[in-house]
Amino acid sequence: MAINLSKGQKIDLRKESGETLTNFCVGVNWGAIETVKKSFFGSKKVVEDVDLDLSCILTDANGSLVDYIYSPDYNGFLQKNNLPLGKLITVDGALRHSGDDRKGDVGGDDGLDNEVITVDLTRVAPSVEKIFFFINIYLNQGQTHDFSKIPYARIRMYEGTSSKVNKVHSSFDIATDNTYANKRALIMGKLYKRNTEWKFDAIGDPTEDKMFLETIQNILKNYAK
Ligand SMILES: [Ca+2]
Ligand SMILES: [Ca+2]
Repeated sequence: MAINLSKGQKIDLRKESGETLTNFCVGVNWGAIETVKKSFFGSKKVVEDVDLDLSCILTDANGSLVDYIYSPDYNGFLQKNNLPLGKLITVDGALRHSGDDRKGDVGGDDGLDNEVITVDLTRVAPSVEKIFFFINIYLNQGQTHDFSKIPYARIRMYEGTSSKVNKVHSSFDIATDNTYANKRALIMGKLYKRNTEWKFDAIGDPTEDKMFLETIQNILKNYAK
């Protein structure tokens, strides 16, 4: 049985078989906002795209940034401001992002995660002590939604690939928690090394951050030390 994580829960990465999870996916599954608008001419379905962005940063024993994954879609802005450009693979090759999804599921839950970071803990650079996963909502012009408007949003760790789920280890429901209303960023959790063993802490803290760069600063200042 998969573990249903609650905020702040710490778990080890042991599988039911007793082995330890080393190759797995961290994924986010979410749906577009679908509403039925009624008018004189009848009712019609209106779909509003939801663009969540899953990112991660890797920090060392001092809490300093070692590496990161965030979307290259913001490179124009990043370049203009002399900031490190987005990328989808860590330097050690241990973490890989499946790529940006800007819409969410339309027509109901497809059972697959819309953005996935695959993790191979055996390849993580030795200096890395913590890996933080976080989500930001990107709003297109005119959009105002937050986590509470999204029909479902779930984070999970599972064995498989971005297109095939073999076995779910643990999952964490975001959209049903009312503390996430009016929030556009979520520090979802961290993998951390305790002695030589990796564990996971489901932090689950929503923040006011408008952009992933703010969330990174927030993590480095308040969570990484
Ligand atoms: Ca996205
Ligand atoms: Ca999906």
